[in-house]
Amino acid sequence: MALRIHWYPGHMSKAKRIIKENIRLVDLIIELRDARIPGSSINPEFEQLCRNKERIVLLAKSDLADPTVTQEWLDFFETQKIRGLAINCLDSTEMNQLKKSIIKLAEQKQRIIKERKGIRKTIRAMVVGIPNVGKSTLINRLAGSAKARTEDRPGVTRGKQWVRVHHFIELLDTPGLLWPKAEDHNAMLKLAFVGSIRDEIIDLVELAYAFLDVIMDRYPQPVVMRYKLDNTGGLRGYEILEAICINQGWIRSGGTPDLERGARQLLNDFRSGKLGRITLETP
Ligand SMILES: Nc1nc2c(ncn2[C@@H]2O[C@H](COP(=O)(O)OP(=O)(O)OP(=O)(O)O)[C@@H](O)[C@H]2O)c(=O)[nH]1
Ligand SMILES: [Mg+2]
Repeated sequence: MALRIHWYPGHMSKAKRIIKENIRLVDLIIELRDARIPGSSINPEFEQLCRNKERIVLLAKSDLADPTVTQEWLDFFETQKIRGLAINCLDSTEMNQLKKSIIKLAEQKQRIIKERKGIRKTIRAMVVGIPNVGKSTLINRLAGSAKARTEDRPGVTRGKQWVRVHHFIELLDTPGLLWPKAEDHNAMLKLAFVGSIRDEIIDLVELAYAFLDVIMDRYPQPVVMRYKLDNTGGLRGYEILEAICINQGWIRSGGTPDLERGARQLLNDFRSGKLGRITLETP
């Protein structure tokens, strides 16, 4: 399938520059990966920029991901000696716990610096990750107020912004960063499924076909149930999207299935969790 995506919009190079320029100012990196695609939301370029820095990896939007697979990822992180945690930014109990852990870590850092340099320093952490993963939401939740702009589309944060979340902790909000090249077509598709790439630059119908191929392989049941399909065995994505449109009565005036509407609805249902908790990759 030839789904073309203009992969690297102009503001990405700015995002990269911001990360590059500020990396030396921070004591800690808080990296968000989408819990539904923990593999494809790793940015190799970013790995390069941030090596040598202490890091926490947060599996974000874990409320939308399959809890069993999330645990597999966390176990995998442990074998890799990566400090990993699954988070749901919309849950205040979880956010309070996370804040406590960050404060504890920052206190440790502060102590080490005090011993070495004799000063009590503000601890700075940079929050990074792919577009729309929830970086600004996380910062707002930790700060307890809406200091950073958030919206449910990629590319909302364009510049950098420091936000104080505790009397000696500051977080840097950064714009989402994608890979520089469409090296891995599958990863690119998954990033588009979860809404990390602007829908405006993608053929949504093609994207929905690809999504159905993946989802019918892993989690067919929620799709069958939600759109009341029968006998999907052996059907390809495009046939299923047609069946969905017909079953839901999404028909154009000429009597043909309204594939655009079907595609948009299907992807929205997935992104908002209406198809249940789904993870598209295992460690
Ligand atoms: N279900 C769910 N939604 C979340 C969570 N965290 C953030 N969101 C939603 O994800 C959307 C994007 O959040 P942002 O905080 O703007 O994402 P961002 O990473 O700052 O995005 P850019 O600035 O565009 O790179 C918003 O609609 C949030 O409400 C979460 O843990 N669970
Ligand atoms: Mg943002």
